[in-house]
Amino acid sequence: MSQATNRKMSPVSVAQVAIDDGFWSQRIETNRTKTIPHEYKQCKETGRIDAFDLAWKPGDEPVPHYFWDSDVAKWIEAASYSLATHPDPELDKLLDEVIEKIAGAQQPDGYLNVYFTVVEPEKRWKNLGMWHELYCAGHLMEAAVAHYEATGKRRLLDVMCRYADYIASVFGSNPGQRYGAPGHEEIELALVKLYRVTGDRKYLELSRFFVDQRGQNPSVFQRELEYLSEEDSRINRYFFERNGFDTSYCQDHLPVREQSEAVGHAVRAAYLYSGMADVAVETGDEELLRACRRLWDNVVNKKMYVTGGIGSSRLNEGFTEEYDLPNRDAYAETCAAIGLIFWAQRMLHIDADARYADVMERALYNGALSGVSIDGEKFFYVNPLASNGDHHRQEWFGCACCPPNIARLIASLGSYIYSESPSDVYIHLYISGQAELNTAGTRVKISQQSGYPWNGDIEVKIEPAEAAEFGLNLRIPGWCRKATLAVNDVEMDNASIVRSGYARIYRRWQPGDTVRLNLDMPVERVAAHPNVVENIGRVALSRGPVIFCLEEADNPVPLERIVLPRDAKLTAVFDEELLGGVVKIKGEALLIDDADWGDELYRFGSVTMRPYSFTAIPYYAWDHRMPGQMRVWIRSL
Ligand code: FUB
Ligand code: ZN
Repeated sequence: MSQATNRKMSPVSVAQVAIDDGFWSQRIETNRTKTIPHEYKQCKETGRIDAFDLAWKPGDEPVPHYFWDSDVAKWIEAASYSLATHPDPELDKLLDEVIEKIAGAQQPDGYLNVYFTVVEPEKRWKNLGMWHELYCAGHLMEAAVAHYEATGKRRLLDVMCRYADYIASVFGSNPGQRYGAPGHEEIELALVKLYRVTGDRKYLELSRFFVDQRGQNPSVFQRELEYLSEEDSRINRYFFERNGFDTSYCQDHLPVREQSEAVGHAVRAAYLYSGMADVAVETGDEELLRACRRLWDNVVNKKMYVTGGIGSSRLNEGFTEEYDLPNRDAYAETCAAIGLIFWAQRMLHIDADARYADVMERALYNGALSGVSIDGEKFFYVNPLASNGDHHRQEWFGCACCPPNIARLIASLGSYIYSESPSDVYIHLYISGQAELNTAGTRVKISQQSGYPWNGDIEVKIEPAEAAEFGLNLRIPGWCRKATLAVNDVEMDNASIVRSGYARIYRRWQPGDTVRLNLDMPVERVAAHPNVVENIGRVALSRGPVIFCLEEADNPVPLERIVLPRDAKLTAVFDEELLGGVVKIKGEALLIDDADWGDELYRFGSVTMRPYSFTAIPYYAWDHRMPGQMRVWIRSL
């Protein structure tokens, strides 16, 4: 095992945390009992799993797709995290079977990709820009690490180390090796995981190589075009030749160290930035880290939805200009919000600054969680912030990246709640349950109890194996304007202990010490920067980490005609019966009326309004009832 040297704190494993939470336990159980089996069934029925038997012959339908492997890999990763906290002999056996198939598909030289083994073997490594071999390899590496950590079984890990060794022999700057980078980033962060679990520095070096191949002049993707046929490069040309030759679609417009603006495909970008942060922290590369911080600021200050969704355009599944955040046409792919969570967690570990955790939490409770239905069997790929009733979750997609991505996120939720360092423990997310952490040379059990995200009263119990001195850091969320904190009923002076968004209580902790944190959680109106033209004159409603929306099911009127006065009283009410139990927001608004209009299209004066009582529900829970309109941003006076 390698030791990261430059992080202020380290993540904890899924197995260290037992979640027992009013909000999340049910979602995790649904993920385990519904989503993971459902996704297995889809992978099986669509041929993705049996494709690893390499039995496909020309003429057979369906033809494996060149990133099918990644869907199965993400499913393995999700199932492995689930096993880590919930032993399940049947799932364990199923994983072994799928892994055997994958192992059987490995070629004598270590190569492993279904499509380029059976469908177009002559095209191996020919189109890195678009054909996703390195992306699939990355997902299989992540799966291998997760499976090994959950079960101790090395089968997939050994297979993937062999594959990684082979990749490391092909790509690199030594004589006889070739240049190249993945058009779709992913392997960068995966190689760092492989390095951390094996201690083999070659994987870290390979990750750094791929990170630095980006933004060369000429571009590695331009050089590929010299030998690709017209047919094989059609998709490359579509994305790269829109505006002269431009590979910003895959963040290849500049060397990564010089980048300051998030561009191109959002999932690619988020995975790249995560990989950059990993390489930076493992190699002490400050220049790379500075680029990560600049890119972070650009994304969260200029290009992120209030839901934590990123990548506003469907044309490139990605970023456009700053402040271009349309609501109904938002793309905001589920995978992109998840990628933002991955990146946020990495930045958080490096800088120990709660602003990263704020974004992580925002995306988690909103733009990522919306990606899966409450019953766990339907998924959003695209997460708009307004709908006229024509956008619904689906059971699966031809391009099925999002469903297994949300499954692996939910199954690994425990690893996002806490972090540890030799002198401190951190609580980033308020999710009830227990954790076994290590700090100050001792084991520390932490138990949290709260009704989060619906209320902000949190109790934390500390049980070190023996009394020990360390810092307990509690995140004071950016959304909270008033927090009170007490240790063993003695109130603390927050002003003197809060740094970078964490209240640090450093003391000699005794078994049974109890911390109470109260986060004031009123309903808030959120405004967008005036450059976000669609949201001028509108507000969104939030409470705690949750963003709300209006749905037609509660408000059977044209939602665009609801106008919220500045002084309207807004009340939060918990409704146990609604959508699995949610807080809803009720308030008195106005409704632009048309009762006094005849046939005329225009008339002098202004419109009339009448009082209207509205109800808003959490955004993540929309589209579970009758199809209808939805709006996050509400007109306001
Ligand atoms: O290309 C693989 C995945 O499919 C991407 O991450 C998604 O955006 C979708 O295009
Ligand atoms: Zn996706």
